[in-house]
Order: sequence, then structure tokens, then C-alpha cells
Amino acid sequence: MGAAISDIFAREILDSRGNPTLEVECYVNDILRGQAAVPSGASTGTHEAVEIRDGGSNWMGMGVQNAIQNVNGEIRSALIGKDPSKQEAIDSALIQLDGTSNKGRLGANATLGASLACLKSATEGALWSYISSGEEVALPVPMMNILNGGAHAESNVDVQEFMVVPHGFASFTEALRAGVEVYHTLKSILKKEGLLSGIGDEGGFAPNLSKNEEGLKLVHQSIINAGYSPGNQISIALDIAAQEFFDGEIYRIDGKEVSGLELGQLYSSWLDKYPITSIEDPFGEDDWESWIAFTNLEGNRVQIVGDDLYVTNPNRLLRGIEDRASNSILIKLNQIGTVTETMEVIRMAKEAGFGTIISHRSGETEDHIISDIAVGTNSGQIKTGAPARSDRTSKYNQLIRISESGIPYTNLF
Ligand code: 2PG
Ligand code: MG
Repeated sequence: MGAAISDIFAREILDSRGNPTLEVECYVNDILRGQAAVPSGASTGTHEAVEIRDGGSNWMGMGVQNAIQNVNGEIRSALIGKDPSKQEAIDSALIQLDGTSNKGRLGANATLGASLACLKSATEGALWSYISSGEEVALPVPMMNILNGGAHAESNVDVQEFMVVPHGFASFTEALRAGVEVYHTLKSILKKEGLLSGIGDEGGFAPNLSKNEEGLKLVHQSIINAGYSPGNQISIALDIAAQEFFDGEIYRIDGKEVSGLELGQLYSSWLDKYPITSIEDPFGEDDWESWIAFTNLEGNRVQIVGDDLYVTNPNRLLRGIEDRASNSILIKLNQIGTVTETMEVIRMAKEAGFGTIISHRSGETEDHIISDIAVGTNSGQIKTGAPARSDRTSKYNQLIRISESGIPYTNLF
């Protein structure tokens, strides 16, 4: 008997924010082979595939019982008997079964859980190696979110993520150690200045600051105090998540109302002063005009990353490539809802010369499949939060394990 999916089973588990999410299991020839959990965003893009939540009073309306029923009913029936190594056939069955353009009927949380569980069940060997199918691989440069603001923190900071990017190292493990040392150094600086409060959803510190630029100063100082060379060894990356403070016309930042053009000028002034290598979502998700103007102006000196802009959707990415709206894309599997569609977007982005960053969500679980996907697709970069809390460290720890295979560290920036 050849390998065939014999059962698919979903259960409700908890994510890192204490909200329910799906964990899906895939059985092959009656043996459990793959188990995958689905993440969930807070600063979600309007154009993302739909995550189904139950509403009502249980779990403050956040339950996923309907999505679970979709997996344990329709999806299970559609996938039983399929060869787990035929990911494209599995995913096209899911897409057809859903029948909508945004996974709104079955839920992208249901389809992604099933799709990922099948991917994991297709190999007994290293998942990254299976995904790469013999192509060149490297360990990704991590973007480590050490200071949280925006929708991920109860602070007055508008910028959602201040990240350190330890690119100037010979190996992934040295780079990770440097990033961790900067994280601890930031903690001691904040403590000394009386700014240490709690941490945000992605494990970074979440102080109140007088201005967004203070975050840049603090991170820059932390790199220096930790003994590293800013720009040469460790740079700064930002996720502005500007949609969160955009009303369709005006951006509200630092207590001021500014146009897209003025916001771009603020970023340019930051680029002049700080070693920033990457800016994500500098403008709203449909403010294409500001994206295009800023990429035209600064695209040669900084990576400009579309997250809410593209939502890992091939049609939106195509527009961005044609219009040169950015030079890089953030990849989140649950924004599109299947493995195959995600792989297609990565391929399109690479062909266009775009940077690719595999990303976690602010609501995560202990599942570390994105680490294998980042290596297996040779994405070059991974964004997976602070080096703190198990929902974040599980990804870094998996990359440490993968690094033992002796594959090189990506050479970037
Ligand atoms: C982002 C993500 C992850 P969320 O905006 O890039 O950091 O946040 O999952 O809340 O969309
Ligand atoms: Mg983002």
C-alpha cells in the first residue's frame, strides 16, 4: 500500500495571547505523522484571507469550533486517501472545497492547519530539507523585535516593532547570541532610566516614550553598549504598521497629523541618523501612491517591506512588482491559507528580485514550522519576535538545531 492520508483531526488549543486556535493532525496509513498549529494576527490587513471565529460569549467570542468542524467534517472527507507528498493536489482540493477568493467559507485558519499538517506528514526526515528538495539553502538572518509598540503593546509608541538585525556574523548562532545580548542590554538601559514596564505580545519591552524616535535611540545605544558595531554587525529594522494610525487620508504619529509625503520625510531623516536596513509597512495598506514615491526615493538605501500591503497574496504582489511599490515582501502563511499558495508567492517575489521574510504572527504557539520553511525556501530572512517567551524562542531554538547541519548563514546587508 502506498502512503495515503487516513485521517485528519483538529482540536482547539490556546495561543500565546490566551485565545483559542486550531491544532490539526494528519495520519498517514493510520499513524500520526504531522501536527501543526495556526497563528493569529492583531494588526491584520483588511485584504488577508479570513480567519473564522465563533463569536458569542464563550472565549470572548474568539472560539474556533466552527473552523474545527470544517476540518473534522468537509476537509477530512476531501483529504482522506490523498498522497501526503502531493502538496499541490492537497491544497488545490482545499481551495476548491472552500470555493471563495478569501477562504471565507471554511476559514483560512481551517485550511492552513490542514495544509501544514499534511506538509509535516510528508517526510520523516528534516522538514527544511524536504521543502528545499535539493536546492541551495542558508540560515535566515533574524529580525528580532526587542521593543514593542502599536497594536502589540499598551504604550504610547506608534511604531509597532523596533527590531535588531544581526547580519554581520559568520554563523547563525553567533548572530543570535549578539541579538540576545542586545535584548538584555536594552533591558538594563530601560531599568536605569526608569522606563522598564511590561513586555508586549512578541516578547519585546514595551515602555512609554516621549517620541517614536526615542525607540531608535534606545535600540541604537543598546547595540553599542552590548559591544557591537551598529550598521556593520547589527542594524535596526522597523515595522511601522502604519495602517493602524492612518484614516485613509492622514497619518497620526507623535501626536501630529501628517501626509504620506511628510511621513516619508520623517523616515528619510531617521535613515540619515540611524543604521536602519529595513522598514516594513511605512504606509497604509491601500496608499499605493505613498509606497511608490518612497520606494522611488529610498529603495536603493533601505529594504522596504510590504506586509499589510501584499498580505501574501499573488495578485497584490504582482501589482507591487509592476508599480515598484516596495522591494521586499513579508510572508505569512495564514494571510493566504495554504502552503502551495505561499510557496508560489515566495517564488514570484524572488523572480522579481524582491527580498523575502518569513514571519510569525503576534499570536503564536510553540509550533516552529516557519523556521523550517525559512531555511527550506532559502528566504534569507525570518521575523519571529524577541528572544523571549517560548512562543518566540521555539523558532530560534529550531534554527539552532537546523544550524547543526552545517548549512551557511545568509550574507545580507
Ligand atoms: C506584523 C505582525 C507580526 P500581527 O505586523 O508584521 O509581527 O503582527 O501578527 O499582529 O499582524
Ligand atoms: Mg507587519
